[in-house]
Parts: sequence; structure tokens; C-alpha cells
Amino acid sequence: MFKKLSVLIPVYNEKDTIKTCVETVLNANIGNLDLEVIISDNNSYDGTKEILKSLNDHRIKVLYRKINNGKGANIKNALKEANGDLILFQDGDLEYSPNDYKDLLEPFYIYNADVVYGSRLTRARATNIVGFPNYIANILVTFLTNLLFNKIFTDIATGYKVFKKEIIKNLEITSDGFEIEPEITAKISKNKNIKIFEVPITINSRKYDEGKKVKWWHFFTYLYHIIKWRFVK
Ligand SMILES: Nc1nc2c(ncn2[C@@H]2O[C@H](COP(=O)(O)OP(=O)(O)OP(=O)(O)O)[C@@H](O)[C@H]2O)c(=O)[nH]1
Ligand SMILES: [Mg+2]
Repeated sequence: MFKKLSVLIPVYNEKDTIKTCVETVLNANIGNLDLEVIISDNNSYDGTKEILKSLNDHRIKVLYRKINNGKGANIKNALKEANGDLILFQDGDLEYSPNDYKDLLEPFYIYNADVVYGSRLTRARATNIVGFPNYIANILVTFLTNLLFNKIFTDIATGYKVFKKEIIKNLEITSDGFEIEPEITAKISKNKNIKIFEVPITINSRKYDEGKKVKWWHFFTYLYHIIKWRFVK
């Protein structure tokens, strides 16, 4: 029933990980699905572009943006080109592992899911034990989402999100920055016909000196946008 998986990799200054990330994606277990990998580079200046230019596989398409206006804009750029039946978001930093694809895809076949989130906070798989602030921020934004949208997510800010094509294409996403995450979660939560599943994943979190880009104030960006999307149509 599903023929093709599109893996979207929005990337920005990830020279240390992007090559391994793409290779791991190309070798991931995705059953009988065909694979297309759409990488959107958001005007990296650390050598990532040069690495991307050296990639050579017919399944890969690389888009180069001339300006950087945020991760959301970068995801939307990749999304325009995607035509798989299932569309998966993959960060280029290897905090998330393509070894989890099999688990992320399973609910589409077994439960006819429309959306699957990979949760970092169910503790059912490997989790490296890192700082408390990031953990509590994720718990709080998820709790607020559950409260406002009557849901039971354990992790709304996860980078692993998979969608049936028509679901994600019809969301009409407007956000350009990290606020794309609350926008997507709010919009799918508001639509009672959309079946959302979560599966546990492995997370190998990195630190700021390893290139982490999300900052503490994005916690407040998330809170603001979760509340906004609860009331905005
Ligand atoms: N800041 C930024 N990140 C981008 C952009 N485009 C793609 N990205 C990718 O988005 C990810 C940024 O997230 P990270 O800093 O790793 O943090 P995170 O994994 O989203 O955050 P946690 O929820 O704390 O794990 C990286 O993989 C970036 O390469 C962009 O334009 N700006
Ligand atoms: Mg990351």
C-alpha cells in the first residue's frame, strides 16, 4: 500500500555528522519501501555544503538555500520536493538513529496510523543521561500540549516525526523557525480524524560544544506557540 518513503534532512552546519547520517539513512531497514532522501542545506558555512556536493547516490536530492531563515523554513523547503507516501523528518546531527525506522514505520501498517512520533522520554530504549534543564523543558512543553489539546504525548519536541504524505502536505505550515514543532503538533492534535501514535526511540543527545543549536529561550518560543495554536485557527 505504501510504495515510497521520503526522508527529509534539514541541515545547518553539521560537517562532523552529516556524511555518517546520510550513509546510515541509506542503509536503514525500511522493509520493501523505495527511498528518497531530500537534504535541504540552510546556507551552512562550516564545510557541510562541500560534503553534500560529494554525495553520490541516485536516491539523494540536495537543495541549497541561499539564506538562512530557520529550521522550519528549511523543513518546508525539503517538504515541497517530497513525494513519498510516507514522509519522515531526520535531523542531520545523529542524535536520532535511523536504526529506529523499522519501529517508526510499524504503526502505519499495523494500526493505519496517520502520524508517528518517536519519543525520547518513554525510557523504553537507550537514552543517554544528560542535563536536567533540557529534560524538564521537554516535559513542560509536552504537558502543556496535553492539557490544551486533550492528548497524552510524552514528547512533542522530538525530531522523529513521520507522516502520511497527505497529512503533512495539507497542514499548511507557516512557521520558519523551531516553532514549526508546536505548530505541527497543535494542528494534528486539533484534527480529531488524525490518528497519532508514539513509539520509543533511542536518543544520543549532544552538547553545545558538539554543535547543539536549540537554545534555552526556545522553551518560551514553544510555550507561546502551543498556546497560540490552541486559539488560532
Ligand atoms: N538552528 C538551526 N538548525 C537547523 C536549521 N536547519 C536544519 N537544522 C537542524 O536542526 C537541528 C537543530 O537542532 P539541535 O540543536 O540538534 O537540537 P534538537 O535536536 O532540535 O533539540 P533537542 O530537542 O534539545 O534535542 C540540527 O540537526 C540542525 O542541523 C537551521 O536553519 N537552523
Ligand atoms: Mg539535534
